[in-house]
Amino acid sequence: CKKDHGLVEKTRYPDGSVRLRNPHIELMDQDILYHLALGSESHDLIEMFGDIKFVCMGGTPKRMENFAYYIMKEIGHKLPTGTQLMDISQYSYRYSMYKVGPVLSVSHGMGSPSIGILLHEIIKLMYHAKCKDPIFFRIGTCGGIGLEGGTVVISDDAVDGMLNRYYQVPMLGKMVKRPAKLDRRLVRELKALADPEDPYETVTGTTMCADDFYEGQGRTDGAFCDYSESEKMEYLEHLKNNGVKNIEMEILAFAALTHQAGIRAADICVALVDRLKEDQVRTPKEVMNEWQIRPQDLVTRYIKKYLQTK
Ligand code: R2B
Ligand code: URA
Repeated sequence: CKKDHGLVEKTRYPDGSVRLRNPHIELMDQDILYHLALGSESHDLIEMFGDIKFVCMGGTPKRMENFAYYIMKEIGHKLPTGTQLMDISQYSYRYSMYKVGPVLSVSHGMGSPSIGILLHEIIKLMYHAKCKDPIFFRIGTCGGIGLEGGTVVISDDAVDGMLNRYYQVPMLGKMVKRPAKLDRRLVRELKALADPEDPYETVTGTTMCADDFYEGQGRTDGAFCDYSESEKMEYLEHLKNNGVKNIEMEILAFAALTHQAGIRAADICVALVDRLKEDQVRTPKEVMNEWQIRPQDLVTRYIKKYLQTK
């Protein structure tokens, strides 16, 4: 729409590189990306990251290391002889980050504050490195609402536990609300890559973002619970009736900060449990590991298609 186009113009330079909407950064003699263990003066960020086209993020360091090896095999990327994949941010002891050609694979931890800090620094990294039109993917896990375990959900909308479509953060004593918008075209492009032969379903829908895994997601199995099973079911049904397909913990910050930066982004999660049936995640590790590859596989199809048509 017109309004969104305006935002893109404001947030990107004509050549597609990320424009920072923070006048303070340009006045600083160096910018330290503290949680990534990188800096604009200590590292040649253009040389190291200038060719990045895709930033893929997921909760755990191990999953993102595995994804880096997976995408390396799938796109046939060869590392220079005698070198191996390295965790670029290992000395931050916070996040893990791997680079495979045009793909950055980075862990974001759990919850909006953790992914929020990472996004500030990754968006600044895109700016310092002069990356052109980068696309961000979150490949994660979630609880499904009326979905069988193993189902893949591509989010087309994001809400909080009160069904608000914005990410709110207190700043200087005031509540600031940022619209949590996702790129609808990217959702359609990803959905089109779901293969009818896949032995699982891939659906689109609204994703609810919680700041907690237990009470914040209406579970009755946390250390505390002051509501009944029927009150919980009433809430989950209310979510379902409002188009909510899944619950996770990062989408509001992810959608709001990428939208604010004019970066196209998509959130793709696999459901580990159907919350209309149970609260506990009891799927065996081997099955869960197989399920967790599904969102990675969809994103890999997208990246391969992009690289083939380039
Ligand atoms: C999904 O899984 C994590 C909680 O177990 C959280 O990061 C999320 O969004
Ligand atoms: N992650 C969540 O946030 N909730 C679930 O139910 C499963 C994974």
